[in-house]
Amino acid sequence: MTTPVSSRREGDILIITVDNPPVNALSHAVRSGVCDALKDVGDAKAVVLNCAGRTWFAGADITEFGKPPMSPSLPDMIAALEDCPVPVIAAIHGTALGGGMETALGCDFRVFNAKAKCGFPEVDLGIFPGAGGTQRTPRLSGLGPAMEMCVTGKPIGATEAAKFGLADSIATEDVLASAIEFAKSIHEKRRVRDLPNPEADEKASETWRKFAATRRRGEAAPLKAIEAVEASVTLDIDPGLEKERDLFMGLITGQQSAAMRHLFFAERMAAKVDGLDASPQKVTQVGVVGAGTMGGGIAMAFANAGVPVTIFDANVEALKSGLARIAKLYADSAAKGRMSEAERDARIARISPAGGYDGFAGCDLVIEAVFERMDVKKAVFAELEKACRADAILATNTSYLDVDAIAASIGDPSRVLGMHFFSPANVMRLLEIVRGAKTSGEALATALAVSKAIKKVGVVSGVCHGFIGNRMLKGYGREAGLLMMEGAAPEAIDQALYDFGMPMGPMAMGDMAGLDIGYDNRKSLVAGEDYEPLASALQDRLVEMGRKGQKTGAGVYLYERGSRTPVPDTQVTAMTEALAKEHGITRREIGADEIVERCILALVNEGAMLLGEGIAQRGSDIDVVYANGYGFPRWRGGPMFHADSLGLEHVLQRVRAYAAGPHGKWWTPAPLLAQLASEGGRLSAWSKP
Ligand code: 3H9
Repeated sequence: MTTPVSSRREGDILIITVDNPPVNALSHAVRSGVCDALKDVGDAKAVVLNCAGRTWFAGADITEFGKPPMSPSLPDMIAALEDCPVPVIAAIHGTALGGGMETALGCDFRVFNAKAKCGFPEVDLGIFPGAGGTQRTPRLSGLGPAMEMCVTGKPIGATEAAKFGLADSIATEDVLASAIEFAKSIHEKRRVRDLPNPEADEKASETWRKFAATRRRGEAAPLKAIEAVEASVTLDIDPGLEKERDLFMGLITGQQSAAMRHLFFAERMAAKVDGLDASPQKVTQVGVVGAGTMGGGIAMAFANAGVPVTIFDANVEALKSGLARIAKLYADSAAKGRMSEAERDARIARISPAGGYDGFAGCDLVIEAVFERMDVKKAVFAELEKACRADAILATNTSYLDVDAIAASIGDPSRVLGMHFFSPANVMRLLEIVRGAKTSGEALATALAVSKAIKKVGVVSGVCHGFIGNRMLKGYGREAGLLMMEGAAPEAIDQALYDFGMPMGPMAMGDMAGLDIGYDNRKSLVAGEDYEPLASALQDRLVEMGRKGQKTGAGVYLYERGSRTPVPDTQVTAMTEALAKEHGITRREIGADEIVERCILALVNEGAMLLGEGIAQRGSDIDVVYANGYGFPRWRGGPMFHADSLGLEHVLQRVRAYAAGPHGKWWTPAPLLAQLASEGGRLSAWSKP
């Protein structure tokens, strides 16, 4: 059997090398290989532990979670490093993450490559460092940095690691050679476990508790991480490690961690499309049509990733103000210290204006982000067809329109697809890639590769009104609108969904996006067939009164000048009551449970519907869309995973109950939901056969 661990002697130094591609996850084979290699220290004066390939250990092997534990465990391997009779030096390149960093802390010294990073991203998996990280890190860094690393999950660079005492030396060249040199100069062990307890730091505890409560609302892991780090102040190392273990086990066996691990793999799975074997085309120059908020954001997403962008807008003034807005956004980021001035200038310089469509002649990919109307889009594509190279990929950023109809308007529809960004496009991670009936494999593979290159999570959707995300949102918004008519106050609806974990409720979200957007969209639909007119009756009236949301100072809520804080409005209550009366609705008390159930199950049922239709390839793709584009709480795993957690039989029974109610026409159970409920299947694990 081949082992991922090998060792060799270089003079007095034993070099142990781990080679477990792609990211040197600390699998059982790695752990036992390292333990075995440590038994062969012989007369070596020191050991250097290093990893082959692109990175130091990226953490425990997540695929082993939930399976029976296999000895040696990660803590066992770390104990073996500590118990090694001679000093052990970690030679770190790439990213030392989670259990990878904990392994480094089990070594006596750490030599970092100058570009290496380290961190504890476990919190994004619903856990915290469970192999000593919460006890050893603060013994080197003090409480504040240890808490920050565990609670934010953000990696830090080598220089910062040195500042916190986590790196003992920084190598500018070959880290292994430097670590060997370092090892030659070391004659004694210096185990982190033997260092004194860190001092209490109430301010750090308070700061990071506040951060956890606001920025990681609803998540158990960050608070448990703080508790574990705090334990390092009073407990000796072994009882401290025990306490860490207890808290860790509570998390890893819990629902939140299962949900977040599901998303970890779901995001990586989304990039894979069954049957797609085409290679991506090279994209070194991108074009953007339309310099509005969306076009500007898309241009910035590419510029941020180092890709030069040509941007054009038929309205010269719009182009000018679009470029000015981009420059201001970059200047603000630099002023806040988020990037250097040189970086700011480089990014701005990557975005060049074009005077006409001929400016796109050298582009490999052009994305249009113009007004959401079919005739306007088709006119743009006609121009792009004339101006662009025949092999350039042409993408539309439409949120709703028929990508096949746009594609059919040009000679070669195989080069057309949808690339639906979410606003602000330079920030939001989700990118829906809409595969038209005639989209070529190359075009699809290119969009997926581009998505990764600009650090987005690309999810492939088929063509339908609203694609995956917005199509599902229709049911969610409909139920919120109906609940309001039936008696729930807008603030009660928003509070219930906020408490469920959504970043904001649907009423406040509508006001923020602009009520006129839904209003205009409804004009292209058939009332009663494509949407429930009762659910938007109030919003329609508000728009007709000029109350379009935050931008006009009033929508469902009122907004004081310059404020984004929604203030409930008695006029809206009176209008809703009058509308309900007009439609013969007897208003009643509605509790938070019903609000959440109706809104969330409407999402679930529509998700199952489009999954059955083949619009989404797999249930986990839907979860990726909702977690990254709509703020669905990651610790609930996305709507499909959430439905599985509720139990599909129960979900089906509730959907059927609503189907028998007054708005039953919108609640026909999705055939796939009924099928999986009877088979004991899972929506989040389902994929197109
Ligand atoms: C932990 O350590 C717990 C301990 O505290 C306590 C234990 C007792 N395991 O992301 P990529 C796979 S928890 C297994 O596309 P990149 C990934 O699924 C862990 N597999 O690459 C993918 O597979 P596929 C804490 C893993 O270059 C492939 O590797 N650590 C693991 O964009 C490539 O991944 C983390 O949370 C893993 N740990 O980014 C770090 N990691 O090709 C998680 C990756 O089949 N990892 N895979 O789709 C990352 O953040 C990124 O992978 C990394 C590279 C930044 C390293």
